Amino acid sequence: MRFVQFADCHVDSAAGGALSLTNEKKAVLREDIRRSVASACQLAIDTQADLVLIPGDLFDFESVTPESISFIADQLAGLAPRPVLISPGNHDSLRAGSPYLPTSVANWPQNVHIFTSQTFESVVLTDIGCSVTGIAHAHRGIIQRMLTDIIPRTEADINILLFHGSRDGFKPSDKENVLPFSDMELAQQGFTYAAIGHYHSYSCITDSSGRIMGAYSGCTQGRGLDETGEKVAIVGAIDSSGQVTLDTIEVGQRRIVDVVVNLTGARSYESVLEKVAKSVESCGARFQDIIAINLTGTLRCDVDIGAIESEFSSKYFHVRVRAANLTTDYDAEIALTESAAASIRAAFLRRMLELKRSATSKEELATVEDATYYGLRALDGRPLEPRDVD
Ligand SMILES: [Mn+2]
Repeated sequence: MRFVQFADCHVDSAAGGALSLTNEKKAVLREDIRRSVASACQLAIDTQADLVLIPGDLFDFESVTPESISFIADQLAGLAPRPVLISPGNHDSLRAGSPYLPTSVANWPQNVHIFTSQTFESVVLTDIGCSVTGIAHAHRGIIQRMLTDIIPRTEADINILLFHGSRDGFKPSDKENVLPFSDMELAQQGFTYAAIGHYHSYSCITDSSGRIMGAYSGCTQGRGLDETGEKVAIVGAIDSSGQVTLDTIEVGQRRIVDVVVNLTGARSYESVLEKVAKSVESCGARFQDIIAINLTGTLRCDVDIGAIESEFSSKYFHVRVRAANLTTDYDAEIALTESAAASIRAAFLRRMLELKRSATSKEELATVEDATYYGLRALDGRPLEPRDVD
């Protein structure tokens, strides 16, 4: 039995906050998300999958348009006659007005089954000897541990568990803890395979003997700084002995590529540019990708890095430079020598040096360094860019 699993598409979600995208680029990224859904569906056709599993967050309830729901429904209809099973997540949960509800005007095709109960229920697919046990989040999501007790199921040759939940010990700090479970709790359920949504990176869960118990496919299209790299759908196979093998195929239309550049040692804008160019060239990003350049290390504050973005912007869909992790070093002693002729500058620096020497705490020292940085920039008539905020 072969299946395709994808989730966390978040159709019509607000894209790319921290990437500083223009509205035009945000619209392109929203279209990318829809195309990733189409690619995942096409994958099920190309691989002749018997079954499609969607463990939640297919769209964002608050912002999804009726037109996008029609688009999704059409894509899923194109998969017929193969069954498509959806376990709603916390972002596409069954709230009043949900397009998943039978009362909705949304026209879900016959081959689609949406789990609507807040307790686990089984659907049996006799043609492929498979039962799928799923659950739906309602409102903001189920927070109880639903896997501590044995989940009742209709037994078949292959038993699949489908849900949107948080694996203990792997939850990113900014994600909601919905339907939490441990590997041990999952193992004791004895399902052949668990298709899980919620986390946005691919990861496979194995038991103590190395057997695959379940997996997150991750999201289908990266939208922010925390969704970097290839975004995939899973093509899985389950043999007659219940052995599971997984393959991942990229369905994201555009990657977000993280590029970390340590600027320590660069003494001029030219040497900064050289370091950045070297890292960018080796990061493997393609023309259609977004690169997030993360500057680290320590750099003299009189090296202006404001033009880095524009140096690379024509080579990629979008370039974002962050200096939040860069320490801007200001050597007051050297600057004082350099500014001996400029009396206000020299007086300011002398005073700042005094304050620096008499600082009694780390916080005080940081404040003096900030004041020196801003003061010097102001005296030099340069823009007052925040030095340590993103
Ligand atoms: Mn989620």
